[in-house]
Amino acid sequence: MRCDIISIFPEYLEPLNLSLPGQAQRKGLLEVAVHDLRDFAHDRHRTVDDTPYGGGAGMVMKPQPWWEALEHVRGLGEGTPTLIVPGPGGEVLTQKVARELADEPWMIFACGRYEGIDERVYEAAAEVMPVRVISLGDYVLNGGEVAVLAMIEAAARLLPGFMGNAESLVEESHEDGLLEYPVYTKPASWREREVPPVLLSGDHAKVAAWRHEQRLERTAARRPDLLHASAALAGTDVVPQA
Ligand code: 6GU
Repeated sequence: MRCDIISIFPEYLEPLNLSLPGQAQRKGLLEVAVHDLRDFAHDRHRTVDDTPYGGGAGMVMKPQPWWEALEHVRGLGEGTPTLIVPGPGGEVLTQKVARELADEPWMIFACGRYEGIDERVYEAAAEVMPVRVISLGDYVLNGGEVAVLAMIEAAARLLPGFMGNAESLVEESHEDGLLEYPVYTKPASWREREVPPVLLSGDHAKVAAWRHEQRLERTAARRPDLLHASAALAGTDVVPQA
């Protein structure tokens, strides 16, 4: 998976060189290149923004630097990349979307700042490559960089060979639509709090049943919206009635 990221704050993307994403880059599973949008502005101040037509607060990112950056980056690889634009006005990043991103061989991430990028950049880009606007959720960040870190991490960890332990991908929150069960480690008694006895019983079937029950309870308490959509509920009658 190749990821080209265009940003006015390239340093924001440095965590991609750490930990598992860093290891994935060294293993050749993941290729990351960060490009400074200001390299594609040609005035003395390397200007990338201007005031909005129609008035209003804030600044809008100019189309020319964006288009030159996109054309430059598009020329760096073979085939057609998918353009991912992080923004609070997009579809929400879910595990399903992360799986779709993990299937993309090449993505360009366009990190906007200020009030956003001139709309004509999206239109022009859509004529030459698929474009997806993706949001982390219903709140506002200052720019796309933090979201891109989340998107690449969520996708890259699904690549075969990324995780040390591939099994840890199977029993996770959101893989089947339910939240994860609570976990415990030694000691069995800590500050007078005991690990649930079933986990010490050695009865694997009982442990599995308890964990499933915990997942249902936790999902009902914290994320009831997920229960209605959960594949893990097929054939059960625990969906609370709306
Ligand atoms: Cl992807 N970008 C920005 N700027 N704000 C957000 C977001 C993205 N997702 C949620 N809020």
